[in-house]
Amino acid sequence: MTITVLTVRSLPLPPLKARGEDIRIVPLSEGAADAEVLIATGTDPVGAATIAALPKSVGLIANFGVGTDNIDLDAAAARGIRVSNTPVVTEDTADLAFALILAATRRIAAADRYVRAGQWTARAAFPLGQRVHGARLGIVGFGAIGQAVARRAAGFSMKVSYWARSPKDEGASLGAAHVPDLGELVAGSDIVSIHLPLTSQTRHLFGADLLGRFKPGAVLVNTGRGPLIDEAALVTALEAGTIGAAGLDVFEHEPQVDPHLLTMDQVVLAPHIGSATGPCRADMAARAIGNVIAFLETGEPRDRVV
Ligand code: 8YV
Repeated sequence: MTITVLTVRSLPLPPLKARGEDIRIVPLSEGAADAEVLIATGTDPVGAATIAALPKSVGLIANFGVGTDNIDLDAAAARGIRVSNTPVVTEDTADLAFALILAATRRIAAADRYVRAGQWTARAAFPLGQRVHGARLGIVGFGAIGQAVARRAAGFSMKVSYWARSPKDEGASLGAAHVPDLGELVAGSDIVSIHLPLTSQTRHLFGADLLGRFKPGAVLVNTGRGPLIDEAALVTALEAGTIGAAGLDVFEHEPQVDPHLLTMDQVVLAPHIGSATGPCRADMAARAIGNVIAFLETGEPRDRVV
């Protein structure tokens, strides 16, 4: 006997066993009437139609990623299918957020292009950047990743505020002030870093109205999800200089990037690499596999989302 697990894409998984039986990995496109689990990744949409077409025997969608916005959670819940995630990307994503804060404020990508293009001459003056240490950092979303960014900001003597629905106990120990009004938070920040999940409530939260409330010339960093920002409105704000610079790891229509952003020297771009370190990807794989095996053996994954 073998246990069948479907995957949305081919993943480098080691030989696996559960209930003393071998696990057979089958691509979703091939299907398998007896499959018990579907392994998904954050970049593959698992919508209502895909969920409706899953064999009745599937009881878990194990996502490879902490965000589960790629999965129609209501459709999964309606069919009694559990969904799990891999909440082990916190520190690596916070590292990348901080890298983008530094890169956008100090114009690192533009500086690199400038040197490579031979523009550095005795008379040339590279445009000045913005100061990071001591700056006001507004963290939007104060879950594990937002808090990890606040810890890093302490080393740069930044004045940290955060927006979350309610104050968090960790705020006091991290020296971060809760600001209940998002418009007020962005208006008082030199740098804003986004760490929210993508839901129907947070989609396009950063639209023209909110972007218009930023401090003139402020820096915006997004390592959360692209559709949290109305990308066209961001382009307009960057062109007008109301947002001074941006560091973006995620985009509204990944892997497509608004062509205007590609031409802007004040924007630093990364291809959704928040978790892209060897150790983090290994941790994610171990956690996703752990969820699959726990579900197969006990009926519950370790990191259940719904
Ligand atoms: C993943 C991420 O790389 O964990 C997440 O939510 O955004 C990334 O760490 C992405 O989901 C691809 O699986």
